Amino acid sequence: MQLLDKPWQNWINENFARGCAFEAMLADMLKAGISKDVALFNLNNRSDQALVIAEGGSNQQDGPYEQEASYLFQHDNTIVTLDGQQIQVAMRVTAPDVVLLDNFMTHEECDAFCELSKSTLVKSTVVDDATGASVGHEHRTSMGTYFTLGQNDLVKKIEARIAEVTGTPVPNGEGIQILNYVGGGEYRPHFDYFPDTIGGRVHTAKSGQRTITVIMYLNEVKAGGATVLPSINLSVYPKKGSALYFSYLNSKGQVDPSTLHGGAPVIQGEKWIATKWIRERIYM
Ligand SMILES: O=C(O)CCC(=O)C(=O)O
Repeated sequence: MQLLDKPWQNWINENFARGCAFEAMLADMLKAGISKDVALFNLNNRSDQALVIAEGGSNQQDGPYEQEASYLFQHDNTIVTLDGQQIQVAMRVTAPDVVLLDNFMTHEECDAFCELSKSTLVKSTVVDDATGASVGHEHRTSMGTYFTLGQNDLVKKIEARIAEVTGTPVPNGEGIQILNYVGGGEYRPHFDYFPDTIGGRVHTAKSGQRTITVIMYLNEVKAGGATVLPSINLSVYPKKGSALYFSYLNSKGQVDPSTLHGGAPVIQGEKWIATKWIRERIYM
């Protein structure tokens, strides 16, 4: 992948240092005629390396990402799961592979997740590219907590539902993560797949790359708080019980940079979500 010339690298470093939003810089670079893949690669492989971009950067890979048929596209309008949940396909995008699912969880299940999490919330972290350690970062200002696999009946039920809908084995899933954003809380755009760095490889060594993200909305936010995918100008506003699915690893081992996504600042009210990340192999 092409590294941009020095003036562009300086422009990227200076704008990051000034606190410019990732998506605004990406938009400026696209306007200047730089291709999306090259822009994302350079934004995530900055020459000064002063800042960690959350949850991964772009992977060094040959050629553009080759989109493959989505497992979820086999369904038409409704998916009825084994536990009887009638899930509606509300929106699909083909590239990247993104599907919005309504009625993924009942309101009672959403409320129960929030209630069970309230007492164990701690400040959210990101993965340090250099070491793989979990570190706090100004780009991620939510509070969060994790459930272990199969921790209780509710977790078991939702894990089974996620596995059925995504066509993946339950043990490949990382523990469900609950996130709570209040007053201005956000998660700036990032990738969920791990970068091809020392820190990233610490995470992929055992269970492989992340392949799929499922973000489940546990409440409605008064203002702000959309999940944004800036590469395709998509904003998904939280609707209690709905879920956003996207996949980003193909059979050639390429990862899809157009799944860059983030949680926009919560302007009014608060936001609760549950996130599931799925791996290539059993999660250890
Ligand atoms: O808050 C959101 O809507 C996005 C969360 C997110 O990006 C993540 O959990 O990876």
